[in-house]
Amino acid sequence: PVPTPPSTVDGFVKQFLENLNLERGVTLSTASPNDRYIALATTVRDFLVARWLEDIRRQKEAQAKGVCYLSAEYLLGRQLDNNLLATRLTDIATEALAACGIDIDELRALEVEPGLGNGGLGRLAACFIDSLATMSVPSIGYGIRYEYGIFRQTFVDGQQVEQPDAWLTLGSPWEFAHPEAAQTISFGGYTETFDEGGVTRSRWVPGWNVQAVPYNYMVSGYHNGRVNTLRLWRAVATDAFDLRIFNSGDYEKAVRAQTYAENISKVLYPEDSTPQGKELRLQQQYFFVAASIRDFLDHMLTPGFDLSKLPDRVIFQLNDTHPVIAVPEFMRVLVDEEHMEWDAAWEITQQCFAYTCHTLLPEALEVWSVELLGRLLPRHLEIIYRINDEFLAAVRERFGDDEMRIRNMSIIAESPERSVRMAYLATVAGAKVNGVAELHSQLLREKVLPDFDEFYPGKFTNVTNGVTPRRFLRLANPGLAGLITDALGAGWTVDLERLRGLESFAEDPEFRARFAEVKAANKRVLSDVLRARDGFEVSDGHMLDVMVKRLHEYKRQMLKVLHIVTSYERIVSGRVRAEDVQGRAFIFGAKAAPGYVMAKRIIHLINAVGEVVNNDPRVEGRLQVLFPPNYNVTLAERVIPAADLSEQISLAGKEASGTGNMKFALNGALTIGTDDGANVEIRELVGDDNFFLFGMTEPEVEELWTRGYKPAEFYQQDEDLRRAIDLIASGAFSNGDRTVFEPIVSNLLYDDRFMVLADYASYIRAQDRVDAAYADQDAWTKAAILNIARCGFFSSDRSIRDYIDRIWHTPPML
Ligand code: 26W
Repeated sequence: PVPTPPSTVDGFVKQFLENLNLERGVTLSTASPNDRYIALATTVRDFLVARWLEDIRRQKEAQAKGVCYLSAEYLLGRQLDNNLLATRLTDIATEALAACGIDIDELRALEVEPGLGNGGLGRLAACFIDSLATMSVPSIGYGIRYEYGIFRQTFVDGQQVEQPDAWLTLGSPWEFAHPEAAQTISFGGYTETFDEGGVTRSRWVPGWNVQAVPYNYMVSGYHNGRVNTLRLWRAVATDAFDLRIFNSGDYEKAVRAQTYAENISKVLYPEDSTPQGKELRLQQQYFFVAASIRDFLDHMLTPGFDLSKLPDRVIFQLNDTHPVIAVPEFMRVLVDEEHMEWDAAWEITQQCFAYTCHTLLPEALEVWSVELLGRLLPRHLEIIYRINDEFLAAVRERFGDDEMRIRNMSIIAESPERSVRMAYLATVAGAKVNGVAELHSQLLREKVLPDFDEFYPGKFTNVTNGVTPRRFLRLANPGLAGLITDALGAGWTVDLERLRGLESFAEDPEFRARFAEVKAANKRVLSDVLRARDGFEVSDGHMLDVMVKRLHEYKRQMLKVLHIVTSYERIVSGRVRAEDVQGRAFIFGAKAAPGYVMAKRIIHLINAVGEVVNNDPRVEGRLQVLFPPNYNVTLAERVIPAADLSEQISLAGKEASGTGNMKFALNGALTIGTDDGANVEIRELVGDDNFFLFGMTEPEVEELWTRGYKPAEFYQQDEDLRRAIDLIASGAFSNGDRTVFEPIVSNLLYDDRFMVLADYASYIRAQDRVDAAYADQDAWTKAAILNIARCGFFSSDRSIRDYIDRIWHTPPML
């Protein structure tokens, strides 16, 4: 058995000092801060290893059904605190380091978070593996170990500039590399037919290959002694590949080839919601799913396993379309390598995959051109064609030769270019297809894939997203967590519905006072962080009005800007006296995809408005616009617990779910939001009185499009709106230069795809209601507590339970 270090302060000190010596080759007095951090992390890691190895053994031995979560992104956030919490080592580690003369907080601050994801989808994957471990579900997460994660955002003259995220430079104490367990992943080449016992079969003759090296991460369950695995793949050039070219005498070419291979896991695509269609991206996708499938078959099954029993052993959950190339790869392995009959293989495949869709934007639905797919993965293209032929034959059988329907349902699109619709492939192959909130799942069935819903009754289902209460309540908000534990006991961390018990405490003035004190303390913490990080001064007593999420037009940061400009304009035009204005700090956090020009312009505008509003003496400091750069998980953990107001203002029918909305509500912020995504469910649970609803509903949006939407009419008819837009157009935020933000203004007036102007008046009225409500602090606090009490549903533990009940059917391994 692997020894577990003793859980005592002395034991921890001993192990820590040993790690300084043996892992870092330094002494306590010569150690750099990074040495100390790594030794600390390694010491915590040491406590997890024995459990981990035991769990791996048990999972294999039990041969129970397990989940392989396939995701191109995991937005993990910092690891140290989460692992300290899971292992109950926080106090011991703090004392042990203090005994060595070290302030643990200083080491905490050194950790560079692994930002291996863009936004909601990647963070959801991170919450899910936390819940899977905490709920003892046999499972493994598979993904890519990007050398560079999501870019680091800086502002130069108010405009976004991206810096590479070299998160591995100082070493990565949480991972175990296994170069000896590398696998070979092939690409390119051609297919050929051959005769096998009188049957003509096809096989793949690849053109080149790379090595996939696994890096294992421990995923610790909360207080249950469980440790699951996250396995991320790194691309390394193969010897053979190098050597062949090297022997030809072309040294430069050999090195270039190496670079080419290693590019595959070099960088996370920072695109969110608009697929780039880049070859390297398809290489990444195939690279990690091919390695993962092989890994599962080789290591999780007993020798001689009857592959027809695979559906009893595994479900591959496809996190959006990014890993969907796993479907033809699985078929290729079964048919070409394991010599299974096509029909039997397809039967199995359809039970071993399930697909989660995370979007409604048509432009975000991934397609790969047949030309590219055929060049990179020729055998997979053949397999996709055959899947499609048989699928369309079945459609014909059912609906007759309805060519329109056939064309609409085909996995292969014919225009504008022949291409493979990955969402359709996933839907045809998956045992289940789910959306990520009730409204989203409904729209998916009714608007995006209605023919498929008709053809496959019972295939579509919903699993509303959730967030882990360990990271986003217990760790991020220790003050509130302590208050809740005092009131309800500690069980809520793994049974979030227990928060219901807070309802009665909402009536208790003393509890409300304590809650208000926690919120105020969290604001002071945030204020200190922003001062140290960005030199901002957050005014005392201001309402913290927060909008943090990726910058996208559909999320409508522009609507928030128009509200700020209106509030400002009302003061400077003398229509409202500054002293009568409720003090507000508007906090933004948002990265724009580097190639998304309009999103970058909006970032520029937010910073420009902030520059003017924050420095205009007429405002008397009542309005503050703060836009800390590089919003990430670490900053989220500070911002969310301090927020009063959560902005969830997407155009109805566009935000699949949202998960930030849940984090805010669970930390006692009130939501101002549209009837979109999971906002719908939040409002149903917390009640209309505790939620500021505004804007059109999805059917109303549809109706306005059909009637013909003319944004300029809204501009003409609303004086506040006209004044706000005119002020932006006048150059008031660009030193008189009218050209800088002209593209934003004309887009709003003449295009406005996301109907910002149509919802403006309703939004401003809702904001006026917010101001009125905030004036009664005690009533506000009560509503905040009720939000927390009623949002236990949004634990990712509940999401995982729903996946188990509706899709996976994998009992926990107790
Ligand atoms: C390659 C282009 C691309 C990249 C990322 C297309 C689409 C995506 C993701 C689907 C974008 C994403 O992160 N979607 C978000 O997923 C969250 C988790 O389910 C939801 O809460 C958000 O509403 C959804 O926007």
